[in-house]
Amino acid sequence: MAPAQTLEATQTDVLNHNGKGTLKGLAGSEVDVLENYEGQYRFAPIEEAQVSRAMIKRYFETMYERAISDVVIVGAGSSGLTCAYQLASMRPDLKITIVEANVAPGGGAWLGGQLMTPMVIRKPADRFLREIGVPYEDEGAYVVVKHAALFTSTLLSRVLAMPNVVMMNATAVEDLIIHEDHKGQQRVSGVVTNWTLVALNHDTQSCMDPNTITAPVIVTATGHDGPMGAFSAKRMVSAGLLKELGNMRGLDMNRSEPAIVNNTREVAPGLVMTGMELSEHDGKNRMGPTFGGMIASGIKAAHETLRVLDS
Ligand code: AHZ
Repeated sequence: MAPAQTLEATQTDVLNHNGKGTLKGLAGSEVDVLENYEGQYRFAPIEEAQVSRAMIKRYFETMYERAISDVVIVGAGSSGLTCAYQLASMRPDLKITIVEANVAPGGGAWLGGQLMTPMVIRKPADRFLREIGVPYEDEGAYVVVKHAALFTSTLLSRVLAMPNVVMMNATAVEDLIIHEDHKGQQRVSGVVTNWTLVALNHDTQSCMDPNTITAPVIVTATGHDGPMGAFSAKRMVSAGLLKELGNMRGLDMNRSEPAIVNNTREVAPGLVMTGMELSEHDGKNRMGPTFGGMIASGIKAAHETLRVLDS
């Protein structure tokens, strides 16, 4: 029999080779656990309140701690997640907070195109696949990942495993915080958030005020126009930071991908824009179902973010 362990010893596998183990229960009593798939599986006992508190404590500690972040990334599609990975790899000291409106992060990168699963990535952005460990077929000028979900789930798991990254999904950015700096210049200094289910119900309920996260740099990666897409670009217009939207142009893969990557930049003081949101901001073509541009734009956004932080 394995030696008795306390419930706090979560990293230690208490099971012996027969699948049996003993833990110290809540009141100090010894409890047996058993991994057995012939009808005798026995879990360590738990109280419902422990489950609630395990979640609440961590979630609200995270909210408390990340109310002041170093970088907020708005949108966890392919460009936002790539930016998070690159930034967190280069600067493990930064508090990087991803805010994603959907319950399921990943944006448009769960499928290739037209509900088909293979994902095309043009070279040289394939380097990133090798870096995160995603296999692919090499077709010469481009590579194909057998399922877009393999790319997205791998990237997501790599990002979330990084200790300095947190993600608040099911949370929408409803507005930007815009401060005036000492020179009288408007500077994006944070985001206004609400749980998405609340944000979607503003029209049906009376006044449900939001919350805020401040950060010296906000990376906006909210995609092209849609129910919530191009959020910051649109808000920049109504807030007077941008005269008018460029509006996304028709599909042209060869023009679009380099245009998005090369124009990934700080579009307003404190606000770095990446991915397809730039097509709406600048009036660039769309690329449709080829993802090298999103990867390279996310990487460039990470470098831009560091430049802004260090300036
Ligand atoms: O849920 C959105 C998605 O996951 C999220 N998002 C949008 N508005 C938000 C808000 N607060 C929080 N106000 C928000 N999250 O942003 C993510 C955008 O992901 P995406 O995959 O749509 O954008 P991307 O720019 O990373 O990748 C776009 C890939 C392309 S190209 C293309 C075309 O050319 O037609 N279509 C797509 C989907």
